[in-house]
Amino acid sequence: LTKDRYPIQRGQYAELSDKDYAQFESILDKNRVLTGSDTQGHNIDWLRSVRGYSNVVLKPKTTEEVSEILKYCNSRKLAVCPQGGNTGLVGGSVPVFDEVVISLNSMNKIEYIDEYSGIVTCQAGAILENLESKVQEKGLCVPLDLGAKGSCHIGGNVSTNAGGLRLIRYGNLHGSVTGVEAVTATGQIMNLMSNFKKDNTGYHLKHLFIGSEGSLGIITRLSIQCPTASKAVNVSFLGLNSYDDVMNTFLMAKKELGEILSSVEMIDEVSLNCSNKVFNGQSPIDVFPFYMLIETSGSNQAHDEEKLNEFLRKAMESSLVIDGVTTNEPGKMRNIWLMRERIADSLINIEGYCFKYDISLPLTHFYEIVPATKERVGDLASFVCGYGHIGDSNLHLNVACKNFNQEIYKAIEPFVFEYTSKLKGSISAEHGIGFHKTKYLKYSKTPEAIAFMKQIKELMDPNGILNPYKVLPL
Ligand code: FAD
Ligand code: 2HG
Ligand code: ZN
Repeated sequence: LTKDRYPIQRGQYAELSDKDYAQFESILDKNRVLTGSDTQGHNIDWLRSVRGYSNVVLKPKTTEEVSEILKYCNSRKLAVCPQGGNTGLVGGSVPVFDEVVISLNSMNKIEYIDEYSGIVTCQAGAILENLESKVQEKGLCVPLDLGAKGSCHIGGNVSTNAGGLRLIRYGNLHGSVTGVEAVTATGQIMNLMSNFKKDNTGYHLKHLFIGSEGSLGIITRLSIQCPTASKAVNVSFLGLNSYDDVMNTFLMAKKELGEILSSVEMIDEVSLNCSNKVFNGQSPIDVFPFYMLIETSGSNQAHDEEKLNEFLRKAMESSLVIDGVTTNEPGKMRNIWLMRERIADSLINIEGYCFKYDISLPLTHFYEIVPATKERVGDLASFVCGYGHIGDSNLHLNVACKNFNQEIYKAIEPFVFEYTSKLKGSISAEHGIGFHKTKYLKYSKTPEAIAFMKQIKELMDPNGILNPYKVLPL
């Protein structure tokens, strides 16, 4: 599958021998060394776009075990693929060939919640939704939320610098993660943990691990600043006639809702249809070319509702918003969020294949790429749609088709990346470079920056064993 789609050669790495399996079993218990059919799910990504053929998945429980494994793999020149919840959307989380999979599934302890500072310490394999439930018990929330929360790991989120649905409010993980513990390719444990937001002692090394997608080290533990959970939450779902109206409604929302704004999402008609069709959802409003989901989170329900109502009154009076519903009932809010969160899943299930693009674009040109791509691919695609985190200038452009084929692939790439680059956008707003986008990195990074990235990689991973074929161009 992978090699038919993407012509790429296996690197000069050692192949697994019986001695290697024995060594892994001496570091871990036998039942934490998976082989044969037990490795299947770990070899294929969520999008079903990359399939490796690794015959071993290791499930360490401690940082020391991760260190022992990496020390050994590095000495043998065995390539490894770090894996979290395997929900990544750029093919970075699975082996391309026979890389040893190091799964963080068994490192899921939530170690300490400091109610006073809000700083939470946990192992990297804690599932985001479990972490959210635990911190909620203490009146806190994780400053990150995404549709994959039921499976993705907080360590995977940090490794991809995941964005998600709350970024407009809490910023990205470079700001919230106060410390990480990571193991480098040679097995060295880098303790960069900190229980403080303020720590200016020299180079900020933790940032090298945030967003480097397992190419510089394996994150084993981390600490993250969790804000106080909001007492008052409201969700509005709005129908609009044009993209310009969406953009101006966003501007008005910022002005009117200020500090209580916690999410601003845009969905086009095709995307919402797809989500509701596949998951039997029901839109609370009529059909519109565009929808917006606006969430507020604050500390006083009456004040927040007053602000929200005033905003909606103005937006409707000026005919920016044509119809809409607002609710603070948990069940109704959940249903509205589900329609939005399920779009990604619906898009990969409705047809045979879906090309996904996750780009940052200036808001004045945000949606133009959707009709431009549609025109370019013509009948090759079943449909083209756009949705995403408009509050953070992040568009999700999706092209659904019957099956992956070179003709449509070549029609879309590098077209989408060239288009994005001309607008000085980013070819990856939040999902990362992974396996799929390495050759397109040049559209968002200068040759000097790529050369510097390569130097850092060589310094931290001299044998190139960590997640080869990912992030950096070959
Ligand atoms: P994986 O998919 O397992 O791995 C992702 C990358 O990180 C790989 O390169 C892997 O090698 C590396 N990695 C994982 N764990 C570690 C570790 N402990 N140490 C070092 N490297 C590691 N992403 C967003 O940014 N915003 C969204 O809104 C969003 N929504 C999504 C919705 C759905 C339905 C799905 C399926 C995905 C979504 N994603 C989103 C993408 C994905 O969920 C995120 O990238 C997530 O952060 C990946 O976490 P994971 O644990 O599944 O990591
Ligand atoms: C989301 O925001 C995810 O739902 C997935 O980042 C985006 O499906 C996509 O393209
Ligand atoms: Zn997203």
